[in-house]
Amino acid sequence: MPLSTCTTTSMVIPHFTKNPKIGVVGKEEEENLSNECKGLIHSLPKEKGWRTPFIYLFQGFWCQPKEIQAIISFQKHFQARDSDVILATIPKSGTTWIKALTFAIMNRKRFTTSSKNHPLLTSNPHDLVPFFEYKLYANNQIPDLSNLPKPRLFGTHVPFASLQESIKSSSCRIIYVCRNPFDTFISSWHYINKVRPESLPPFPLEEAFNLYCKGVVGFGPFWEHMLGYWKESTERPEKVLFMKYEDMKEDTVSHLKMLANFLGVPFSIEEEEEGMIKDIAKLCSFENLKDLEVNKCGKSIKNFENKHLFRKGAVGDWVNYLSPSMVEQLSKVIEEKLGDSGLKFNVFS
Ligand code: PAP
Repeated sequence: MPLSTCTTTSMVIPHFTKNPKIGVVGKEEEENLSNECKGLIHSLPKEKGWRTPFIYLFQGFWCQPKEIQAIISFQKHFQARDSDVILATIPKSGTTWIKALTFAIMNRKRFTTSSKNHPLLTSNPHDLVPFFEYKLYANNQIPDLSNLPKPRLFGTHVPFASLQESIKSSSCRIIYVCRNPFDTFISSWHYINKVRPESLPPFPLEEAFNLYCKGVVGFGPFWEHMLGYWKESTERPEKVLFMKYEDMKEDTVSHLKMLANFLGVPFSIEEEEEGMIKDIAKLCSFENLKDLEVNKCGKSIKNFENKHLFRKGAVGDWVNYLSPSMVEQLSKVIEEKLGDSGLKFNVFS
């Protein structure tokens, strides 16, 4: 589709209503919930949401009512297979990128990077690697996943502790991508302001920052999300591969090799000599994906526009937004919460 025909889609504006029990609630969100889930939500601690009136503390992490319903369904019904691959992240840490890279590695025999039919050229990575909580188990669905081609690739923002038990007990593999909290915060704040209902005013940076430092952000606290997967990766490195966005940016080729080895499909010498690893890196690069028509005009997760998933794709953009006192505050939170876990970020180098 030529750029000129790319139409701007209007955002869905939810109706907000006053409910005497829980204050201002997104009516649409309530309407789509089962009675069981509504009852549960009303019993959970809540805080101001980033793009909904409230977010709720469920199993130790913050999320929205619809996400809670989907996660409960995922926890009840999903059955992992040993060959499954789960891509886990906290939002805005490199989810779209790792989905593209893993899909390209796993399907490189079916679709060469030079193929005009490569699915990444016409589909957003989120449509090729579905989320448990936004797609497969959303809206009270119980999907039939038995016929998906092997290995099945799934994405999730759910913290390690809340993953479906069979994911933890089977031999399926988990890849976790972590991004430094400074950039993750800025990326989240930008995104939220793009997808926030028009009926709500812009979300001020300072307000978002204070919530983020308290851990109140979707699927946060961020430190608990990271540490859950970090700990598991140190105890079971064959089960969880822990990667950092910044390292992947610095040396994508080495990380692609690491990924392929972990997935049990290492690149052969011939593939390397043919330049396949570099070609995959290029195909999945921010610059390439951002300019594809599907990513300029299409919609995927929650019906949000794909274009908002591609902003700058850079390391260190936080310096353009955070004041010295904010930097000090977030540095303290990181130091205190990550403690002597061994997980560190070199944000000031
Ligand atoms: P999600 O969790 O909602 O799916 P996610 O893909 O994790 O979002 O995060 C989007 C960020 O990744 C954006 O960062 P920014 O706001 O700092 O720019 C986006 O630009 C970046 N991103 C998207 N695709 C790529 C890519 N192929 N390579 C590197 N960064 C990317």
